[in-house]
Amino acid sequence: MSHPALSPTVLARALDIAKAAAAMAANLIDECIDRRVALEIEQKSSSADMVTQYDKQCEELVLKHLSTEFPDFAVLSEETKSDVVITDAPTWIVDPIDGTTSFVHNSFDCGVSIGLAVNKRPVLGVVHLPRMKEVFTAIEGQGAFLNGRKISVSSITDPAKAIVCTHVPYNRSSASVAALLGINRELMQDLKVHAVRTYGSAAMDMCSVACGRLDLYFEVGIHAWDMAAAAVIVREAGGVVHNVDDPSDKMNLDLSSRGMSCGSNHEMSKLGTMLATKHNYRAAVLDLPV
Ligand code: LIP
Repeated sequence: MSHPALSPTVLARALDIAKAAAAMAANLIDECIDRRVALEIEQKSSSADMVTQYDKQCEELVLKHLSTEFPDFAVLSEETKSDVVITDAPTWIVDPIDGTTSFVHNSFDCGVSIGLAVNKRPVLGVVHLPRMKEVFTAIEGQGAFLNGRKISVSSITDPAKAIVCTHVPYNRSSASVAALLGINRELMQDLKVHAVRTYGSAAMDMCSVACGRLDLYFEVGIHAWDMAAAAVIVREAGGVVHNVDDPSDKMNLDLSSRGMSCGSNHEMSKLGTMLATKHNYRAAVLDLPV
């Protein structure tokens, strides 16, 4: 049975609380990078898939603040609550440091992502990028903002006039690497895009689509916590976000599908789907049978 929508008053309060929680973690990220603190690095799925003590400390800060203010909301979070199944109930979906690899290397492309989903649909998002001094926010139906100023996607529909963002997966199998190389080659040689960009944070790249810095970003291998908050921000900025292998006009996004394609418009996001399908991207990165 679906959950009733949250009132505008509750959503407004939830946004304030999420912004405050994200700021606490963002301040810690800033301090760690400024001071070049010693990191205790653990490996997860591969040598490139890392977690530090600060991912956990940031998560603790965020979850404590969210649960104090909204004790009845469920929580899915990357480091300590990653096995929570998303239900129709209001659910915080948190990545305390999105772009951990970049964080480990003191790079700018990392930040805090806090989304709120109801009936499995993201309705509120905050993405705080401390090294960029940028805070992206959105509530469904109320627009998307960067540092409080309204933002919108680009008007690019022609791939030859687009900047497209792809990512380097944690899975470095021959099939996974071949899929990414094939996609990037087609973007460069056949579609002749203006540029291909690769950074380290899905949330940052989706927000870059939202403010018109990128025209298409698609990835397989990411999780709900990488994309939930930014999905609302992209949609409220006039862009589209959907499952990476669904070219239909339904624009469905299954947060548990391990991938998505987002663009300034459906022409661009469908290009991500075409490339992903043609190069067997999803099966290659997720080690699925062909
Ligand atoms: C990261 C994503 C990024 C992806 C990385 C990793 P994390 O999230 O933001 O898009 O390419 O493999 O999944 O692990 O830093 O929270």
